[in-house]
Amino acid sequence: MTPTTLTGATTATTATTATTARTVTTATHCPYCSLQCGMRLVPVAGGPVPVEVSGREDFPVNRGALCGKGQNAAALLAPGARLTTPLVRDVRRDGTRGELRAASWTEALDRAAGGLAAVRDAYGADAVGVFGGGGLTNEKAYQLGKFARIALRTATIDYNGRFCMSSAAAAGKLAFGVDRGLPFPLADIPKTDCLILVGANPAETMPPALRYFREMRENGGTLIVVDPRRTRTAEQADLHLQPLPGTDLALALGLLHLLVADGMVDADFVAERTSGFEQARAAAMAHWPERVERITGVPVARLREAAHHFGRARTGMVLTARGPEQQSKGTDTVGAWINLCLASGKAGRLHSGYGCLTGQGNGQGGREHGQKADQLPGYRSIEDPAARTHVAAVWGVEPDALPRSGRSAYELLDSLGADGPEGVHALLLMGSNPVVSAPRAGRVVERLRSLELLVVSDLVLSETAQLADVVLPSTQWAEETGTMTNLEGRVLLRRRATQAPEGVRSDLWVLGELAQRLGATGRGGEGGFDTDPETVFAELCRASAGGQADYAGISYERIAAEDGVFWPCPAKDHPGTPRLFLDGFATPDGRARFAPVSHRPAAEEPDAEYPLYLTTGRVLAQYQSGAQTRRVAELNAAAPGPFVELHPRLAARLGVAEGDPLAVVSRRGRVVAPARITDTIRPDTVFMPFHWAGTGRANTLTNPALDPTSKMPEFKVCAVRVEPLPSGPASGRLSEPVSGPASERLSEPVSEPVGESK
Ligand SMILES: Nc1nc2c(c(=O)[nH]1)N[C@H]1C(S)=C(S)[C@@H](COP(=O)(O)OP(=O)(O)OC[C@H]3O[C@@H](n4cnc5c(=O)[nH]c(N)nc54)[C@H](O)[C@@H]3O)O[C@H]1N2
Ligand SMILES: Nc1nc2c(c(=O)[nH]1)N[C@H]1C(S)=C(S)[C@@H](COP(=O)(O)OP(=O)(O)OC[C@H]3O[C@@H](n4cnc5c(=O)[nH]c(N)nc54)[C@H](O)[C@@H]3O)O[C@H]1N2
Ligand code: SF4
Ligand SMILES: [Mo]
Repeated sequence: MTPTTLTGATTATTATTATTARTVTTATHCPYCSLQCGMRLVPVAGGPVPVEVSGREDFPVNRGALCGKGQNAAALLAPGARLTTPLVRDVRRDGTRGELRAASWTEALDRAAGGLAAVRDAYGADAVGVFGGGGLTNEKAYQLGKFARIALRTATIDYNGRFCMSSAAAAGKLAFGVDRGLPFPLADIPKTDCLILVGANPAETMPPALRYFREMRENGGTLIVVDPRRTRTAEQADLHLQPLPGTDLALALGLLHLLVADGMVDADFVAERTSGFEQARAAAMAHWPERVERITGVPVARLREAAHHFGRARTGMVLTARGPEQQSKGTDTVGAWINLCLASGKAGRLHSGYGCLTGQGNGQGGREHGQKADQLPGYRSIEDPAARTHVAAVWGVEPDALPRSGRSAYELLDSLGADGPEGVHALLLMGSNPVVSAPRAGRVVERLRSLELLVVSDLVLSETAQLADVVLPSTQWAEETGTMTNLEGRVLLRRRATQAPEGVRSDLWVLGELAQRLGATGRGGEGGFDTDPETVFAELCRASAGGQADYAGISYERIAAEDGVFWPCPAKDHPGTPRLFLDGFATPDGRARFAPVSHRPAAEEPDAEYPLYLTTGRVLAQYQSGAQTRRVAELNAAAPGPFVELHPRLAARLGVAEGDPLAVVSRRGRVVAPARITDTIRPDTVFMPFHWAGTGRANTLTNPALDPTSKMPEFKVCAVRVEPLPSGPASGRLSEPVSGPASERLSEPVSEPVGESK
């Protein structure tokens, strides 16, 4: 779209909707990951989907590029692909649950609100739980948190971001005083001299971002990748360190040891801008290179090479993603990587610093506005009296009426249906599919089944929605307006581009209707809940004012005019903050804090019975629990089912050939999936993607051991054994058939058919 085609804005939400003689074009963003690639939508009349998608060259993050998920995003707008009517499950005369059946909105909302109120009256407010998602817009996340606190008056709310970046968030807050995934724009990456990418596979998880790493190397910078697998990302690196899963903490301590031993500490920076170095140094000195080689499997020469590249570079960055974070020591592990940045003076300076590559579309904004158990809008603590007073005033309630902190995501799911005061007996779930994505998912399914009432709002009949008593079909992405905060802390506007099918309603409307039925009385629309996104955003901005994630100066108009505004932005005339910490860190004394951390093993290490490590993650063509992408034909063809990646040496030892069905067994369960043999993985480790339900569900196996600070489950490490199964009819037991052409496709790189495009 060229600026000359811009029409005058009639409303802020259509500010960059361009009208030409034949078409209306809407500038918006992708429904999936945290890159929030800029997209252009053009309506198509009479086609299978209502809009055509293309990348926006004028949006700085992706400059026109989209991955296959983004290119095919419109498929789920088709009525056949998604829910278009509320569903309700009747209770049979004998007390058992019947089938889900179509219902009117009035019946579904009455049933949901009536059930929530009944559980509250019978067991107390905290027995009603709320579970949100990092894919929800800021407006929805804010409203969900407010709904829990003032309509349900429950402390029991958390969300799937706890499974995502909570360890990095905790470590960032401890070190820098504030948690914003990236403290600089992605555009700074090509200007740094050395970048360490720890447990991140952007070649599959954020393909358009690869360009930044490529440009950095073209400018003479060094890329170091730390991953137990030689991923497509690792293949682009100057140096690939391939540690055992769960040993990143020792690795980072070993690198710090070498910085100290080889005289690469920036003593001036440490003295002027940090605190706590001595303790961190002492811990690192106990991790000498040979010891670290024994723990991690990374040869000393490689460690030294990495330490020297990073230590001697003028500027440098460390970026982590889920690899080091999804561990029962994720917070300490990220702290150790931050220590490395601080000791070498690579933080709080231009083109240097630590960052976390947040994952979900609104992974950043979703963690700022109150759907987290311990949080109020603006990244405020729910235990802070001043924060409670401020937010209660915006909501029109007394501070004492606000509940206190609740429990974390897995703890919440684990307590569903439990006897005693801890028990949660009704759950409202919006924007997550824990039946597939939660650790030890078999237990989570059993807990969900024990609820008296499960209400799920979703676009599709996800595996979790299939267990619900009430299913509420939600509008999505191109059918509604709202803001998202991308991984850079840039607040963006997703604009409505097409009409939702009859029978579908927005989550904001649903929350308003439920609040009214529950007799909520707060400030705002009816019962205190507005349903217009721009009005909710303005309220969110007021609620966030003075908090760390301060949005007070942001408006739809500004976002549209500036193509995004970086928080904090405390006033209308404030330019926003693309780069944090250049003048000081957000701690009380302005100094960054070293983390006093030491290595410890994973919660579960291999033994004679379970001799292998299992690690889990993603493939390019599927997104998360797969609820959305498994319904898109092109993506499903590219990545049709689960698989077990294993090294040729391990395969030979087990007598396994490519495509053979394997059982993978952990202390929590057993799954079946075909073998994919590759020398890109360590021989002592197997890998499974987690995008599928049924007998190939990786989370049947995973260990819900939680990080003590962030409460992040250990998705990235557990102990398993692998057993070959007789091939032939046995593979028919797989949930997603992988015979014939599909299994041939499985042996090819999943990413080829839907790779990065322009
Ligand atoms: N295609 C696709 N893209 C996505 C998503 C998706 O589901 N599909 N999800 C989005 C979301 S929410 C997120 S959070 C991001 C996640 O993005 P990433 O973090 O890049 O994705 P993962 O595949 O979970 O993990 C990254 C890498 O960690 C490695 N790893 C495993 N164990 C360890 C370990 O112990 N240490 C280290 N250093 N590395 C380890 C894995 O081998 C893997 O290559 O992706 C986002 N983008
Ligand atoms: N083994 C293993 N497990 C993992 C991970 C791993 O690496 N390994 N990664 C973890 C991570 S990082 C994450 S983020 C989680 C994600 O796992 P989930 O929380 O299950 O995420 P999604 O699959 O994105 O589920 C989102 C659901 O909400 C629906 N939805 C999308 N947008 C909206 C909306 O606006 N409104 C409503 N009402 N519904 C909506 C979608 O259709 C979908 O059903 O998985 C975690 N689980
Ligand atoms: S990388 Fe792909 S999924 Fe992520 S925002 Fe861009 S197009 Fe969407
Ligand atoms: Mo995530």
